[in-house]
Amino acid sequence: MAKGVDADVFEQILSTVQRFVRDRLIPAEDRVEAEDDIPEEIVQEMRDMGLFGMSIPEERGGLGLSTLQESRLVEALCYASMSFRSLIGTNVGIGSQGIVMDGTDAQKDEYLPRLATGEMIASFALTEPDTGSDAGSVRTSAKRDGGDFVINGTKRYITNAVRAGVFTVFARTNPDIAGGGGVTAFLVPANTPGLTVAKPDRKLGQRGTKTSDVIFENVRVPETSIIGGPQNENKGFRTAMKVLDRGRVHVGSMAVGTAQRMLDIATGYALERKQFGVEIGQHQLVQAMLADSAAELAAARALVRSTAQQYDTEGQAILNASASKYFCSEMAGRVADRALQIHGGAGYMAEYPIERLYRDVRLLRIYEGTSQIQQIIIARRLMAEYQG
Ligand code: COS
Repeated sequence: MAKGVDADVFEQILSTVQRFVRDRLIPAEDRVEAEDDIPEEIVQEMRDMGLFGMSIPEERGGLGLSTLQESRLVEALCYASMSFRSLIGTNVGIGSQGIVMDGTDAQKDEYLPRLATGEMIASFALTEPDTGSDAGSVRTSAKRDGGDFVINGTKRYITNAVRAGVFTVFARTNPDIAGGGGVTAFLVPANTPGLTVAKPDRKLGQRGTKTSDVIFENVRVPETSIIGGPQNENKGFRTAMKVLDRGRVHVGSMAVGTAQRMLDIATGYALERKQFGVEIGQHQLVQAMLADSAAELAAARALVRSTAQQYDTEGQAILNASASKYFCSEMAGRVADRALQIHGGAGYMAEYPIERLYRDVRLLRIYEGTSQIQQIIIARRLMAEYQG
């Protein structure tokens, strides 16, 4: 299905990103940590490289990468702090893909070219104070009023909300249906009256990323703002699930990129630090930690890439997308833990990058579906497939 760009073009893009990571992003990590923001010149460089549009089709101004190409590029990008990826992440993934997958031509024309250049940021507003893993239990309401809908409710932990020009908002249009069947996806411009973005949350890690509450008070939108048009009323949950499904391959790829960085740092440290008269890498228990990390990382990379390829050929990969997200994010957690352990006391100190990476990776096991939700999806698919 998704062909992507020619292999030689992709290799050029990949090596440009690898250079950018090495020369620009890694040296800026401490600044991002200190300022809790991405420097404007780096944002502009990411725009110039087309990174905001990596998954948006070429005919709408994006790079038009295949899922496999996106996976490899995201892995390369996440060799640097994942905070840089977060800036483009919603335009590449959850913020744009609902429009790419289910939007009308008019919606694609209106939003995708601006999302591809990074001129506009898109956010995905599904989670609420009482709606997390049980995504179908959305309480934000959208009541029909003639040809319009009036939205009321609060969304929580919305990535890039403070930067967003448009939100994909999931709201209950049919209060008589309790689950996902009564939920509709709307495209809501950030400047619509009644929409307020709260101040950014304080978090454990990934400084420089921005999440906030988004509050809707009598926000009026036309029925044409439903993703896919008015005939998609009450069909938003499926859009959310499809978007998250693809997003899980993206998160798995992030985990692989950041785990590679942590393993490289740990290996370097094992060769440099001496105890008992030799480099600690000479000690077999340290070797075991490096070896386990390398083996698990290789397995995670193989899984996420084959899943991305399955996406490209079959158009979906629900079980393996969840397996990738689950395995890769848990793997990154284990690699972080071992990498910190290899550093000993130094690993707990903020001067060493592993302290920050250890905090940053924790989120991988939570967002776009917790590990426990991935386990549920995998088991359900397994049983459904068995039953035919
Ligand atoms: N692709 C297409 N359709 C899908 C789908 C997918 N990946 N997953 C589910 N659906 C469809 C189902 O086919 C079903 O359709 P019908 O009603 O027509 O049969 C519908 O969506 C409801 O599916 P299901 O019964 O599985 O829904 P549940 O309420 O049991 O919840 C989980 C499913 C738990 C998987 C869902 O709520 C979920 O993913 N939760 C995690 C949310 C999340 O990731 N949040 C992260 C924050 S946003 S960054």
